Amino acid sequence: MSGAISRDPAELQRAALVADAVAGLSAPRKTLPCKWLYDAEGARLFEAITRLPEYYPTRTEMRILEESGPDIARAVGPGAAVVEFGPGDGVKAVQLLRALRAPAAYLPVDIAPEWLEAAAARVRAACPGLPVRPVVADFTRPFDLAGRAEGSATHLGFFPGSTIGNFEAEEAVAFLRRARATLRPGGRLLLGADLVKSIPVLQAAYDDAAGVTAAFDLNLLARLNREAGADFDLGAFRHEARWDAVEERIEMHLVSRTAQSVRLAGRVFRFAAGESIHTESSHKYRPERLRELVGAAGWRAAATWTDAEGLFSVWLLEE
Ligand code: AVJ
Repeated sequence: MSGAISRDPAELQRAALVADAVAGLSAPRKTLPCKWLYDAEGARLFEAITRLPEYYPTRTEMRILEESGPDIARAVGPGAAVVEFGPGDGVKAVQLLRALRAPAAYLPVDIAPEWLEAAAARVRAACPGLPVRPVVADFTRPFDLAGRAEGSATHLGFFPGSTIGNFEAEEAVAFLRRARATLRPGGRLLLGADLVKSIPVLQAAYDDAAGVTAAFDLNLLARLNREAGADFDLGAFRHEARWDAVEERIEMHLVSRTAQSVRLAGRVFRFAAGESIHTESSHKYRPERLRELVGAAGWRAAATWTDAEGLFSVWLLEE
């Protein structure tokens, strides 16, 4: 029926992708929201990225959780209900839950129910007897955990992976404020944040020798071809990782190799040779800058942990 509004989630998702693509490709500086990088193929490629020799964040954060586990457990204390924002495969949650003393429950939060299942299943298998209660919610908007915590347990938010780095500063502060509201009363937040470091190390982490990050980035164009009826020629774009020294962030760009036109949703988008689509920002932090950011959202840092090389940091925030 023409003009009918579909409520099929896949169709709504496709419509949102098309709307974001049209808006982003119409802008004077072309851009696409990084959340669209994660379709099934993108999630598989990201998983491969986390195992690359150049991509230090995942393994470094895991090592911090492992080596500083007892110290983190002491700082957190017993009986916390762990609320993870965007749990992925649940591997980091298992590491944390095993270190903590008598955790009360595990509440993974994600907008995609099928993604919650993987994390929930892994935690159930690794932590028998621990209540696991997936929460389907978009954590980039306000939501509450009403009735989901165990009795008098306090909430420990968990936001690892430096996912916060994908947000602009204002968005990061907004997320941190909302998390504070969600985790109340007595809520705390364990936050993973990647640190500013040597530019070649950063560049290699986001443009690896095997080309996995390039494939991850280019998959966004393949997705637009699959789901938005676009006609991107993947060979006519190349992946680039750029360090922005002012914003202190790595940007992923897809650079047009030639002057060309691309069709999407009945429109034509023109690219000059060398013009790019900005597909992701990954902010890196100095400790004093992160303190400022969390402070602006009403949190204060109770403790912080890092690895021996000072590559990555984990923060315990309280109100
Ligand atoms: C998912 C935000 C942690 O920014 O490092 C990895 C995504 N992009 N390689 C990051 C990503 C390119 C990643 N996070």
